[in-house]
Amino acid sequence: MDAYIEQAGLGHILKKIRAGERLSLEDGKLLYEHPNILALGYLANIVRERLNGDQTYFIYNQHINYSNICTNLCKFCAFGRKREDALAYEMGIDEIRQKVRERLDEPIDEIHVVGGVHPDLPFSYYLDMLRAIQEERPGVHIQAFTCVEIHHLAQIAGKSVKATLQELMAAGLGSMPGGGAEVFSPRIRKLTCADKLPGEDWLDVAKTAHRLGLKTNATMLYGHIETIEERLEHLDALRRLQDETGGFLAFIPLAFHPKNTELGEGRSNTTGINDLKNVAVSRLMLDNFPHIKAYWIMLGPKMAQVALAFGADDMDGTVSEERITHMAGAETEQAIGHKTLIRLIREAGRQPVQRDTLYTVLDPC
Ligand code: V47
Repeated sequence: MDAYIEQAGLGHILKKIRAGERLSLEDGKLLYEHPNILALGYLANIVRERLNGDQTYFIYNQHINYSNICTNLCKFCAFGRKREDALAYEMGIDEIRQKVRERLDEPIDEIHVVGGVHPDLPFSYYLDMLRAIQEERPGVHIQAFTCVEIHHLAQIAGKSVKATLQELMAAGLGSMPGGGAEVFSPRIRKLTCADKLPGEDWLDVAKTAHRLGLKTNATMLYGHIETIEERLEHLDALRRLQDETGGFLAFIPLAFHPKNTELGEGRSNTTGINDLKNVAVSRLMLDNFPHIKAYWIMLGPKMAQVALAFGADDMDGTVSEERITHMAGAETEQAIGHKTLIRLIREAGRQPVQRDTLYTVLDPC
């Protein structure tokens, strides 16, 4: 195989990877532009197996998207709505309680909560939501609110991000999901989400969370108008922050779904090769991130299964009732049974491992 990698012109990168040396942005560019997807997969798999062996993690989780009313109205998003829109919705605390109660017979370990940047729900709503979820399912891990939402909550609470996070933690916040990162490049933000929290501020919120001991994830939305250089700068910013704090658990490359979005006009879905490249290059560049997720909701279960040979070591979870990607035309199911996840992982030649949010092994299956 070494000769094959040499022939593909990637021998110097193989050497760096074997020596545990960090890849440069130029290396990343070469990888993104390289036509040999199998060579990329081989390289990414070295890092994947060094960090996680054959283990492929999944979690029993439930998603609750409490409201789609949003002041950002990003051009890539089909979920966010103005309040007066016919499809706008907002769940009351009792409705959220009901969502949790409906699934009490399932062994859910994590509740993943994300919504829009709502113009006028008070800070107390978010605290009440966390307490209500904890009351209905005591001890569950709540992974809630992206850095964008946290920044907004700090503004409506009239407090610092640190004090806001401390109050949310006292009410039951366990960790934060990785959404809202999009692509940090100011050019991309200006063209696609001009009203959204700038990339630097997203990173600052993550840093504050990490300093308080809160673990978070990170994402990158690819497959629209971003350049390879912009993707690499995004990965580099995450890598630098992770060097500083060690607070990121997983990176999730998110494939752009164009349907029903302004940015998606005339654009197609990402291709399989683009999806695999983003998994492989992120595994190779983010050498200090313990986990790379193949989020089956966006990749589809089949491509997520293949991604397990291209650097990914996590399939996310059972999910249920995901709205953000489905409003943008995702054709995947709303939920997947854990037996199906286990079968997908086993058939890929990997070892399924049921985990909790912080990657404690619950069942080695
Ligand atoms: O922040 C919005 C993205 C994110 C579209 O942390 C879109 O474990 C594709 O962040 N096509 C929300 N993506 C989802 C998310 C996530 C999902 C699963 C696990 C975790 C985790 C995080 O979805 C948004 C935005 O970046 N998004 N619109 C779209 N049309």
